Amino acid sequence: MKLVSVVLLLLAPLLTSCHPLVLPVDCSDIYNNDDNSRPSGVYTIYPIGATSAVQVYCDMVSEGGRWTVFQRRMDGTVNFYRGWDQYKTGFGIAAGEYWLGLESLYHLTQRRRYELLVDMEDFEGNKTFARYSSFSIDTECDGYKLHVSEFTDGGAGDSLSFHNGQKFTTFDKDQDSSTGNCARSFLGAFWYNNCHRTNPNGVYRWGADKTLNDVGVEWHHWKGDNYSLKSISMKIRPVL
Ligand SMILES: [Ca+2]
Repeated sequence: MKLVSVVLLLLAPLLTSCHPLVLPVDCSDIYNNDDNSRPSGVYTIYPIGATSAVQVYCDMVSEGGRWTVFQRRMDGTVNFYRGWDQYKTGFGIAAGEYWLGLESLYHLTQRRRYELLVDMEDFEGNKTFARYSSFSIDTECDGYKLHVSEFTDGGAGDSLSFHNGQKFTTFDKDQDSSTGNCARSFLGAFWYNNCHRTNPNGVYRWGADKTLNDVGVEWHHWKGDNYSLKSISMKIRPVL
């Protein structure tokens, strides 16, 4: 009798666990591992394995949820004018503004096929989005080159296809298609071409502002070059 009790006690964690003990790679895993009942919020994921714990914001609502947010601007509290190492490893706070990091993003999109959602809002409370059914980036050796295609218009227009096939550029690493450095010219960091149609990592400003041209948090096809958005977030989820 005693032995049976001990055995049951040892087995208890296994018997009562409804879910396999697998570390979540992204927010889709978190969503699926908990009977699709998790709310949006900050969660820990492991994009590169057991020692790669990182906090992210999971959007469990928009367009069916399961989205892993890798970029978010919302109030101007975090400085996004940063160098290569910062964009490689990530910075900011998952509950607020942050950049997940290109290395994590690379590992995620190599592991599974992902789609991309870009949600945005202006200072008048209008919301819109752009969606791309295919999204991935290459290795650091290949400049974290962007692959984005299969656009669906949610009202924002397509300001990202212009950046397809571009490597990532920061003020200290010029891999763009301009003779200058687009990150320095437009005070951000991005998969700049020559130079941009969107500048989500640009300077946080409060709406329309022509003090300096094209440096704001801009999505050209929705609000033009000199309107800096109130919020923008870029998020990915596995294609089912
Ligand atoms: Ca250049």
